[in-house]
Amino acid sequence: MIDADLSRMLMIRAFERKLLDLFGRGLLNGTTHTCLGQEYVPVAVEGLLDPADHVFSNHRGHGHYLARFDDPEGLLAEIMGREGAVCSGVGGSQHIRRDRYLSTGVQGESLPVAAGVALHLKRTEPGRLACAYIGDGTFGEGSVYEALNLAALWRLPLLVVVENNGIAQSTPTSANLAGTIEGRAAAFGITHALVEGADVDAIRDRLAPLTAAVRQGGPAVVEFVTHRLGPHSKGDDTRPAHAIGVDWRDKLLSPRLEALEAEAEARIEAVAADVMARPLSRWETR
Ligand SMILES: Cc1ncc(C[n+]2csc(CCOP(=O)(O)OP(=O)(O)O)c2C)c(N)n1
Repeated sequence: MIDADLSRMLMIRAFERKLLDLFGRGLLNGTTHTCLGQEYVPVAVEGLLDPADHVFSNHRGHGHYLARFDDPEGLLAEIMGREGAVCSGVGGSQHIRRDRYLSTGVQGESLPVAAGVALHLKRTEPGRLACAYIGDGTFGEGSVYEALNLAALWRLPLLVVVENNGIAQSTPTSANLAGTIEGRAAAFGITHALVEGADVDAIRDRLAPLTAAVRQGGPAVVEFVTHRLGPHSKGDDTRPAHAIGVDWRDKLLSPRLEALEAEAEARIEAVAADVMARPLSRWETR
């Protein structure tokens, strides 16, 4: 893995840890859902995307944003409602819009929108795609199937990235999902790929032909088997330690890991100090 990818993953992790720390100290309002353990997914996927592709994110979206934009300052300012916020502090943790990136905290809301954007891209910018990240629990939303149906029927350039972390809030996937995600994609004749490892380079090699095919028209569902190492939100984790899964960080053989991790943590410390010293965002007066 190249240092740039590893640094990005470690930056995302440091960012998420800092959020939990700030919450613990009563310095953040609202809610937040961290992607601890899942950082490699958007870093791998972003390497297959072009800035002109659209990305649709969800409630657990900080890693999606930070993999696309090297902008922890703008995101933390957004979450804290400070000057320099990427959406003037109006969107907070879950509702971010920047260029061709859009997130929503409403499960199942993004996929129909992404399908519509994919239709637009197919008509006006052939070769571009729309990529939507959803969790396994979001397969409980009917809008997902409406979107998959039309994406398959109209051969839309829609890449659905499923982060299957085995749990939806506090409900294990095994208790809420009949059959398989692969079977559900197959019902619409949609290509499905299962990604079980966390090696960013191997993931990209594997998914490059599939992504190229999506660009030519026709959706795909890529299901990452991943692990949510933290709570659903802040402190609501009822799982026993052995049920949480393996951290990619502990499996990584990189002589530079500790040095890069220290750099990432120092960077995020400085970002937090900078953002907390800023005045509140002035969105209310606009
Ligand atoms: C329409 C809707 N219903 C309920 C919620 C509350 N909620 C937020 S996240 C979540 C679980 C999501 O599980 P999953 O899709 O597997 O994603 P994960 O949190 O595991 O990343 C729920 C029920 C919501 N945000 N939107």
